[in-house]
Amino acid sequence: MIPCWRYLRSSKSVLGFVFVASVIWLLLDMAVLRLSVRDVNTRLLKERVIRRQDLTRRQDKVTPLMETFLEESVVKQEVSDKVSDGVDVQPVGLYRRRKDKAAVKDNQNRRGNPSKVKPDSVAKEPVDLQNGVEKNDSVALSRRAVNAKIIEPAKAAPNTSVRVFNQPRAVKEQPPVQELPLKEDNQKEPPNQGARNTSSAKDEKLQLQNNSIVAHPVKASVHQVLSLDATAAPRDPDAVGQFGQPATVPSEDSVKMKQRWNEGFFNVYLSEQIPLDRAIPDTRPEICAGNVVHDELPSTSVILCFVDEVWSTLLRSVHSVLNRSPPHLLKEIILVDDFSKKRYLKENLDHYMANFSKVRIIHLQERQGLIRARMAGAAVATGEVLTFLDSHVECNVGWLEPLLERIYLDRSKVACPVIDVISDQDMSYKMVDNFQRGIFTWPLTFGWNALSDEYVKKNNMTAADPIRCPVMAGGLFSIDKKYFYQLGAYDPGLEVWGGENMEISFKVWMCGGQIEIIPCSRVGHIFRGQNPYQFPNDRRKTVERNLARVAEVWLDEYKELFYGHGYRHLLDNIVSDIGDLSQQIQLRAKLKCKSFKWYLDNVYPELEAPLVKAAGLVFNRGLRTCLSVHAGVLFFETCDLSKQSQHFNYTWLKQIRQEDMCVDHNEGRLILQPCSVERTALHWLHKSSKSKLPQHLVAENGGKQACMEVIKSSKVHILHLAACNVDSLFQQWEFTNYYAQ
Ligand code: UD2
Ligand code: MN
Repeated sequence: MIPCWRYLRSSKSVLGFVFVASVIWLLLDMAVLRLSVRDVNTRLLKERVIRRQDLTRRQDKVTPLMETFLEESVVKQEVSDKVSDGVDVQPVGLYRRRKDKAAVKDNQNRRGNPSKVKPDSVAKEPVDLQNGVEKNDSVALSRRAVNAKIIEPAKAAPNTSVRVFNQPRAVKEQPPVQELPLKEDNQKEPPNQGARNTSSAKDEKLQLQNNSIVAHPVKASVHQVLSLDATAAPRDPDAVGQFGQPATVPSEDSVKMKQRWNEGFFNVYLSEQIPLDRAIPDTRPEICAGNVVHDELPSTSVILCFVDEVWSTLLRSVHSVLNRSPPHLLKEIILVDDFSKKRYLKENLDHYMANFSKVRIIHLQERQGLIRARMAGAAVATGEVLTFLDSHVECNVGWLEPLLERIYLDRSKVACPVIDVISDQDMSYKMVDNFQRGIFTWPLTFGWNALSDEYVKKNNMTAADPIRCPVMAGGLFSIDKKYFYQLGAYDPGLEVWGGENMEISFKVWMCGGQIEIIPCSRVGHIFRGQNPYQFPNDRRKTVERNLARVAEVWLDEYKELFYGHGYRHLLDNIVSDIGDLSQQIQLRAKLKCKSFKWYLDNVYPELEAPLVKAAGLVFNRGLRTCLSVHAGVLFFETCDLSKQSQHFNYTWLKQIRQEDMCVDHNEGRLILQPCSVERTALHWLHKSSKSKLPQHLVAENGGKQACMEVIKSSKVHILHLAACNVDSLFQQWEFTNYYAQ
């Protein structure tokens, strides 16, 4: 060191030194760039050419959001370099996330003052990293060499423009992950590992009926989640939509924009101007930055199915996976072309993707629908985990490892990222609220539900904790491949689109697994107002049919709620329309899955699911006595709750029912008949909000209405169907209890 300083004292020498250093610097930089353009797949780690743009020069154009991103991308790069072996995971003062108001303000303050964009704050940290490298053992070194590049901050002179380059000397070829030396088992589970600790996970055998799935032998060596974000070339901060910012179409282009809208039912025109590898804001909760994951995570095949997807969004989806997934975990990307009609999705796509050795394309020869298309992808997948994505997504930094971590800890867990929103209008990337879970309401309608503050407090939840989901949205999730097949994959009888998210969700929960949203994993998705592709048959009927299959197989007696809440019409032709279910029913029996009641009690107790709409005695207001059954015949007697013969249910299928017998009518006389879902004559309207006769029991018969009435007699009261009369008390009935309107 001392001789060096002496040398530098002479100003000539200083100039010479700076010149030589700059030339070396430039050469190294060019070398990295050349390497990186060619083969993104195999050299992703090498290619993390994260370039801090010269903020000083561009100060006038850098918005706070950009600035945040620029700073973060560099800082995170360093963090990911600190790939740890469980020895020196330093949680992160390094991450400076600036979502909060104070941070935004801070950013705004810094905007006008270039000198406050502190290059040295970026440069400082890696000195520790360097020390860390020196401190650690050879295992640590080799793993670092595999997983990270090393930034040498000493060379980045403070207060010059901030540019952080790859250091090619530290980049080595990626060996297969299993060749990594493993640490001893006796290391501690990281404190922020969520629900389970190592020792319990280690011994755990997950039972799935007769097949026991043994959790991975848990090695305690961990590293901080890798926040990779590779690009083949430096990003242009001025590009349209860069940093996930909203973009606008100039007014002179609005006609073109409208013309192209229907190609995808989002702003296709704008999408084409946005870089395929644009940066997006890191929307993970701040706490995620400190998370660690195990070194031995399983690899995954990412499966994207598409039909007539827009070119730019499909490619952006693929690039976001390639650029932001640790290469050793990304076994392959399987693109399943579900018999698209667009020509660019054939040879052009093949040609483009030929540049990326990890991308495989399957062109289906017949339209299969997304469900069977996913299964076609799964059938050829070689990764240990299947990760399904829609074809218009952008995976965020650090998205993959937290998903795989959950599966690594428990193979029966199905892990979903938080689905951020990519605006269909301006293509901006928007963070969604944390603490949301996937739910459904009747009749199996998917929705989001915010966890209440009380729930969050009561369970001591942090923003990074996995959120149990009664159902998943459907499009984006990771599942252990073996587990997927043990569950019988999807019902292949589901057509085109819809319902498969319910099917897999019920199947997972009822057959021993769990579904979680992992807040530290974020993937943006373009939610469209309409499906931009054709349905081979009627869309509504297709979805209804799929849902009916799911209801018939999984809902047990609760399927009445499904039909009663909107799909009663399906019952008329159910057998012929929904196809053969025997295999699915057999599968459920074989897997010894739990009942739907168990699911409601244990997974989704908040759902209102009374099995009947009303129950108890059926009281007539005019006669002031109750309906009863004796020897299979209806008659009236003094109301007595203790008599089972007076108990009736008013069901979701609008039957008045006692055990297996239902109140029916024949030529105006009321009789009891064995219940049958197909028999529409058994359909009674009661307390219907739309009806002008809410107290009545209205039989709908071929469009004509008639009301149940009792005629008072000194001998036997006569029960019959009569023309409806709003005022007649002898036509007004009341059940003891009402559970739903
Ligand atoms: C949501 C899910 C979607 C799926 C659907 C219900 C998310 C983000 N998306 O609707 O994955 O679960 O609910 O079924 O949770 N596709 C085909 N073949 C077809 C139809 C669609 O390959 O016949 C592709 C399509 O190109 C897309 C994916 O399947 O990549 C999902 O379709 P979508 O985006 O229209 O569904 P979405 O997001 O409205
Ligand atoms: Mn979608």
